[in-house]
Parts: sequence; structure tokens; C-alpha cells
Amino acid sequence: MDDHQPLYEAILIGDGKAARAATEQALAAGMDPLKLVQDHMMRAMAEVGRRFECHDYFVPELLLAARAMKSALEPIRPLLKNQSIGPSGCVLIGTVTGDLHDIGKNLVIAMLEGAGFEVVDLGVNVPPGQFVQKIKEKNPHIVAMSALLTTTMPAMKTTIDALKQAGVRNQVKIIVGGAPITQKYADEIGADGYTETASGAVALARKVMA
Ligand code: B1M
Repeated sequence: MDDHQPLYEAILIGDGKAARAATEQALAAGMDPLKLVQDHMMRAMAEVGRRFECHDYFVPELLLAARAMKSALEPIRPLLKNQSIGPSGCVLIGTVTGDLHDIGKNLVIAMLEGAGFEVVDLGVNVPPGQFVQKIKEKNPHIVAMSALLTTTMPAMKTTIDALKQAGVRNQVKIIVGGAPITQKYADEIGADGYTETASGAVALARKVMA
């Protein structure tokens, strides 16, 4: 793990150029892209979160680290895509209203695309009405929602309620994820599935479609 300490450090200090260079170097050395994400990048983001909690870091540092993580992910996304084995279904995905976190969602997208799913990305801060409108437009098999804040988790339920009210709930399978989400919460709000990790999203999407 220590072989890729420069990547970890670059994300921690929010140096996008160094993070990307360290990723490219690790990939060139034959490092598995998924392992790089899980063992180095996510570990760095967890440390950023820890420093934020104990007031060593503030919002600007979070932003810089997020930007560095995005730069580091750039060379990885096409590699995940290349693992595609053909179309598996269409997934509409977004981070719920009030929530601006998108790194986890983008990883989920990369994994789904890698597994051959067509993904329609609604971005962040997506209001329930926009999910409804896009379901009508795109007719996806699955709607995936991400939330990173305890304060925005309830927007998942609001969104499901809006889908019910619009009469489109039963047209789609709903899957949810994000750090504060649990299986218990997913069950409570009537989602069809929950996964803790981006890589788990592929197996879950396949399961709910079956
Ligand atoms: Co924010 N933030 N943040 N932040 N931020 C957290 C989430 C926090 C835990 C930090 C902390 O205090 N330790 C905390 C939330 C506390 C809580 O809710 N109880 C927090 C806070 C408080 C805030 C603000 C309120 C801070 C402020 O302004 N005072 C603010 C809120 C803004 C808003 O959204 N309205 C805020 C802002 C930000 C930035 C914008 C600066 C930046 C995000 C930039 C971006 O995403 N473009 C940011 C960051 C970077 C973080 C931390 C440090 C890192 C998040 C991250 O990207 N992790 C985070 C602390 C942490 O996570 N330890 C924190 C890496 C990413 C790969 O993991 O997103 O968990 P994650 O995704 C995982 C899984 O969760 C899963 O797959 C991924 C990979 O396995 N997954 C899914 C995610 N979505 C899924 C959907 C699925 C399936 C799986 O669908 C089926």
C-alpha cells in the first residue's frame, strides 16, 4: 500500500496534478485500478473527512481534496469502461436535492458503465420533480440515488413519494447508497435495494433487474 503513498498524500493536500501523475504512474506499473481507488483514494478521502471533523481541515480543503480525487479518477474511468460486456439496462442516477457530493456517485457511474449499463447522470442537488420528469423521458429500468449527508437522506423518501404520486414508481427499480445510508433505511423508505460500495452497485443493479 505504501508504494502509492504519493497518491494518498497528493489527495490529502489537494494537489490535483500530483494526484493524476501518481495515478498514471501506478497504472503504468500495473496496479489494479479498482484497488487504487479503494486502498488509496478512498482511504485519503476518509482521512480528509476525519481531519474536517476535528477541525484541522475546513471546507476549502475538502474542495481541494475532492478536486484532486477527481483528477486522479480521470485516467481510471476509461479503464473501468473498457471492461464493458454489452448493454445491461438503463440507470438514471443523481445525488438527491440539497446534496452536492458527487465523487461516490461518479464512481458508481464508472462501475455501472464498466459493466455495460447505459447511465443517465442527473448530477447533484436533483429535485424529486427532475427524477420524475427524466423517468418519463428516458424510461430507465433503474433509478439510483446517492446521499452523503444525514440531512439529505430524507430527500430519498421524498423522491420515492414523488415517483408514487406521479404514477411512475412501479415502472422502475430504485436503488440507494451513500455513506449514511443503511439497509434498514432503504427498507424503511421502500427502496428495492441498497449497497454500501460502488462496486456493489453492479451486482445490485443486475439483481434488481432480474
Ligand atoms: Co462534505 N461532508 N460537506 N464535502 N464531505 C462529508 C460527507 C462529512 C461526513 C465530513 C465529516 O464531517 N466527516 C460530513 C457529513 C456529516 C453528516 O451528514 N453527518 C460533510 C459535511 C458536513 C459537509 C458540509 C455540510 C460542510 C459545510 O459546508 N459546513 C457541506 C455540505 C454541502 C452540500 O452537499 N450541501 C459539504 C461539502 C463538501 C464539499 C463540496 C466541499 C466536498 C464534496 C465535493 C464533491 O463531491 N464534488 C465534500 C467532501 C469531499 C466530503 C468528504 C471529505 C469526502 C466525500 C467523498 O467524496 N468520499 C466527506 C467525508 C467522508 O466521506 N469521509 C464529507 C469518497 C467517496 C468515494 O465516497 O461518497 O461515500 P462516498 O461514496 C462511496 C459509497 O458511499 C458508495 O460508493 C462510493 C464508493 O464505494 N455510494 C453509493 C455513494 N453513493 C452511492 C449510490 C449508490 C450506491 C453506492 O446507488 C445505488
